[in-house]
This record gives sequence, C-alpha cells and structure tokens, in this order.
Amino acid sequence: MAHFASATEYVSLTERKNTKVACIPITSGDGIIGDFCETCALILREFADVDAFVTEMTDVAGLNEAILKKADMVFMADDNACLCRNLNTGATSDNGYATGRGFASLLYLGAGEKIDDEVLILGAGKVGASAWHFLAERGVALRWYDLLEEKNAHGMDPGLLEKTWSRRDWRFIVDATTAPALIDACHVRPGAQISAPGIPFGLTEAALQKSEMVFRDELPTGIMVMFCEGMKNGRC
Ligand code: 2YJ
Repeated sequence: MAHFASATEYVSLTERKNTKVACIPITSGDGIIGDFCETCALILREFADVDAFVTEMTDVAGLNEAILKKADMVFMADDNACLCRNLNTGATSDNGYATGRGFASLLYLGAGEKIDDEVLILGAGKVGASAWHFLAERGVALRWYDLLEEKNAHGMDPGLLEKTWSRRDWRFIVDATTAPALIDACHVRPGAQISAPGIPFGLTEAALQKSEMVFRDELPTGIMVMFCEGMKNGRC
C-alpha cells in the first residue's frame, strides 16, 4: 500500500536493513509528546526493517547528532509540520499529505481499484486535500465538505462542495476531520468502506457496526508512506 500511495518501487530488505533513520525530538511549541519519536522509530523498525533510533539530543543538536551518526534519513515534528527528509538525496515528505495518500490508497485498493460510487471527503486540510487529489487522478467521482467551506478548498473543486452531506448516506467516505462522532449510522450505507485518518476517530459505534470495511490508525500508515517517499529517487 505505501509503495502504491507514494508511487515508489520496492526497496530490498538488505538495503532497508542498512538504512539508518534518526527520529529527532522537537521541543518547540507544545514540546515533546510522550513517546512520539519512540513510536515513529518502532513503526520504522517493525514495518520498514530499517535501523531506526531516537536521538539523545533534541532540536538542532539532535539534527547534528543524526548527521554525525551518519543517518540516511531524519523524521521530526513540531506543532505545524511532521516531516521526513532523506539526507542523501534531499527527498522530503510531509506527514499530512502522505497520510492522505495512504488512506486514499487503502480505500482504492480495498475497493479492488474500481470505486464505482462517489467518495465523500470530510475535512479539507492537508490529509483530506491530498486524499482528494490522489483519488481525482484515478478518475474517482468526488464530493467534499469542510467547516470553512470554500475558504479551505486547497485545490478541491468548489463546485463539488457538498454542504448537505449529512442528509444522506454514503458508500465511500474519507474522514480527515478532527471531529469526534461526526459520522453516524444514518450517513453510512450498508456495505460502506471508510478510511478514517482523522484524530480523534470520527465514527460512532453504530456507524462502525454498519460499515463493511474501515481503515484506521493514528500514525503507522502516514509514517510508512513518508518513508517510501523519502526513499524516492534512488537508494538511500
Ligand atoms: O518531538 C515531539 O515529540 C513533538 N514535537 C512531536 C509533535 C508531533 N506533532 C504532530 O505530529 C503534529 N500533528 C504535526 C502536524 C500538525 C499539522 N496540523
């Protein structure tokens, strides 16, 4: 899925095992979040089989430590952005856009690469907009909604803004909002497929029960698409 989402080629296990990835704690803004960096490193070790570690130092000193330890790639996040950068090639990936592509891919692949009904994108931030563009490129019929409406279109077609989305049910939904329990059973058609990267989780228990397929996680999909995008354009 992550290769499909990032349009990248498979990287051999040998190469991945020799790839060093530093996760750098960043103290600005709201500061260090629990074990955010440890979780990123764990995801990268478990799913990408790379040599991932958390730097002992934070911020600029952490970046310097990553360089001195010959990291091939760094991951770091503050309140505004969560980025990965390949220090050898310059390839960079933004978690918001990567997460949107990842969850759009899950929906698309889950539907057997033929989505034959409209997909409703809820939330027009980086995640929702990137899911929109990923699916639009594949000819999928789309509708979208965001609380800020046209002011937050991010390249999505204002003509396809669905102000009354909550008055009907949908077969396909991408929930990229921050609204809890936004999607209830009445919005979900039996057999629905839903991709739900939004935090917190946006489905009620009844909506969850009525859906056939729900894709959900809070970090691994985005981190893995970022990793693949960071490995783009040649070896690490
Ligand atoms: O290093 C740390 O532990 C913290 N500075 C991690 C902060 C993590 N923050 C995020 O991932 C934000 N969701 C970044 C993107 C926000 C864009 N709305």
